[in-house]
Amino acid sequence: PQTVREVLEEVVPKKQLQLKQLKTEHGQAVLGDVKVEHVVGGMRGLKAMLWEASVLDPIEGIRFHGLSIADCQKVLPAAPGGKEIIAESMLWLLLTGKIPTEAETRQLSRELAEKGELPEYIEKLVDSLPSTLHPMTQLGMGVAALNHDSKFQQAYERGIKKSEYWTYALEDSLDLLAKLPALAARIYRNIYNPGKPLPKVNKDLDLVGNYVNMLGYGDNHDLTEYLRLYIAIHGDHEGGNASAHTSHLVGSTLADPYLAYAAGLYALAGPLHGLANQEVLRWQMNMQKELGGNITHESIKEFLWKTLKSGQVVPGYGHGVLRNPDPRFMALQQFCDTRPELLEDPIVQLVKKTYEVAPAVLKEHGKTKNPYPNVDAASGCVLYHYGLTQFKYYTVIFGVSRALGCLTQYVWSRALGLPIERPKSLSMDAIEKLIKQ
Ligand code: NMX
Ligand code: MLT
Repeated sequence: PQTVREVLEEVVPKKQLQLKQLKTEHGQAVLGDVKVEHVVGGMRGLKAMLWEASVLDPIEGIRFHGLSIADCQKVLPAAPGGKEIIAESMLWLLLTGKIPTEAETRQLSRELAEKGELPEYIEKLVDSLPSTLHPMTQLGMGVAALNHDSKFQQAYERGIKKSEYWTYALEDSLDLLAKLPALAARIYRNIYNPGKPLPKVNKDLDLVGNYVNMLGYGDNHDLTEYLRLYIAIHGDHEGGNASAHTSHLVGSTLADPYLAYAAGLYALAGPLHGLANQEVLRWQMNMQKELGGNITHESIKEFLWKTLKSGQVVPGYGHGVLRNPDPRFMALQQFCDTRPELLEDPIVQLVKKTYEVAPAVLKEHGKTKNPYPNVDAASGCVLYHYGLTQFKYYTVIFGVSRALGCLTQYVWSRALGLPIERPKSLSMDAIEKLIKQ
């Protein structure tokens, strides 16, 4: 089997050539107009970023190097004894555009497990934080502080050539990915099970297998499989989403991968982005409490209108790009459909029933361009069923996952020598002046 480094050594020169040709032969080609609505409307729809690993289609949803979630479920290796995609095979695909063999996947799992323990100073840092500090804040702090050992930063200080950046970026990225489970699990232990011993990283387990084990649910095969799927399919969602875009921007300054991803995590921690999965559970639990035993389509409809009339958004619904139900939502729902115990769970049932009502209500409300569920509408209820009930923690799991895509692009941005991001901004007066010209 080849290592992921060896495969990248082959792929990088090809991509560098592709970029060179794009710049020299098509540098002046027009991809769209920049309108005032883009400048004042969160740049929605503006094609202005290079992102290699995935592209989001409004109707079909995400494709990773052209592969849909269903395609990935067919071709990407699972864990021994499992069926779901694992983080390592998804990472391999994202980084190289190729499907790893079983042996390559196991080799990557082994490498990550070998790098998985946290340095002592990080353990001390995380252990010193108050348990009332939001787990996402803690995760970002731990990730940023891991840059103490950044090989990229050390190499930059030594004065390496630009053509060598990506190799150090890759080492840091693999190191960060390897340590995320231990960091995220330690935060969980400190907040919710203080004093409970934490297992060591098991060299024979895959990344998510180890994560679930360190969270304390290692004997739950179904939860482990769910989290494998969850973490693989949340891994990348093209470049424009707030966490990816943030980490891309920060990385473009040549801040190391740890700092770049820490910045991305703090974008993920906003309720309109990744924190929505925490908000969905809170909102669905409130709905359950308020509606009591008799939950009908009609009563859900009333609850939805109450949320909307109070000026709040319906969490887990709507999207900046998607105009159809999110295939990630559908994949997580399918996971439930194959397990009778999940289908009988009241909160899983409530999420399903809400989906039967919410699109029509949101259409009637008439504001959101996409009345359908995004991934966050589904992701929390299964965790809740399996006993991971602390929904303030849910976005941390998303944060472990999104590192796959953000760090992949970090490596590619350095391999392609992309410049510092610096778009032109305008004041409203300056816009008016331009329009009059
Ligand atoms: N409930 C109520 N109103 C909504 C919703 C919703 N779920 N989604 C959009 N709107 C409103 C939105 O607030 C805006 O109102 P206004 O004109 O008063 O500012 C209007 O509809 C138009 O917004 P869109 O263009 O449809 O949505 P936009 O691209 O600006 O935002 C989201 C996308 C995802 C931020 C937005 O749909 C939302 O706030 N959804 C709820 C939060 C959520 O689920 N976020 C998770 C996204 C996925 N993720 O993991 O990151
Ligand atoms: C994501 O996974 O990043 C979300 O769906 C948000 C987005 O794509 O804008």
